[in-house]
Amino acid sequence: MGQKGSKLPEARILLLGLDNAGKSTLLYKLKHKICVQTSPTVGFNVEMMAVRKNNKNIAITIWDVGGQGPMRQHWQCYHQDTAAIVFVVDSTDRRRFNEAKREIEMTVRSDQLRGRPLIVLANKQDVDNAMTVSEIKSGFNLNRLCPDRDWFVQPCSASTGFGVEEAFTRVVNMIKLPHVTGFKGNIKETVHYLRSGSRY
Ligand SMILES: Nc1nc2c(ncn2[C@@H]2O[C@H](COP(=O)(O)OP(=O)(O)OP(=O)(O)O)[C@@H](O)[C@H]2O)c(=O)[nH]1
Ligand SMILES: [Mg+2]
Repeated sequence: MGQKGSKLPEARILLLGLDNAGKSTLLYKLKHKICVQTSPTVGFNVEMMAVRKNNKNIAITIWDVGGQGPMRQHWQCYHQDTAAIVFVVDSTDRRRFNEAKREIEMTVRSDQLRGRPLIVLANKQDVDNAMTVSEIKSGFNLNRLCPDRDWFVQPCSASTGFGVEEAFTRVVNMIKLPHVTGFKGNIKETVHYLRSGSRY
């Protein structure tokens, strides 16, 4: 995990979404290009990747936080210093769409996330009859929900990799550099802070 001694400026990407949305599958597909067998995340996973932005190298840390009910009250512990929010939706789960909607609404209300770009991933597009991008866009009412931030909805499949690289590239493009250069902590300190608080 991470790059020991890295001097690269860091930008944090926060992966949120209901349990079973596919966040951890997505994280490992991005990082290792493989589809791993996951189990529900208790606490969080974090991975670092070096990327180019505006002809500079930056380190992206991707925080994948467990989405099961009891874990959601801790999501706000991860808001600070987040440069972009990635909200993953299980596009096959129409039954829990309103639950996902409530969570995304709570998330965008956070002061610490004000103005940060929001990327909604319409995941599991490999499954027949998955909700489409326009269904999700209008279901979440994103035009009204996000009047003051950049946002987009990306169809993808964390299992097959469809749309995953595109989504990540767009996320990196949308991150604002002041948040990158303004980053104060580092990944080790943050992990220590979160674990020492016995949050899980
Ligand atoms: N068909 C299909 N299944 C997927 C896809 N992405 C994830 N899954 C499956 O969905 C299930 C949940 O995936 P996870 O990545 O563990 O979900 P999560 O969002 O991390 O869940 P929590 O850790 O509980 O918050 C697993 O069985 C995955 O294999 C996808 O794009 N297509
Ligand atoms: Mg997980």
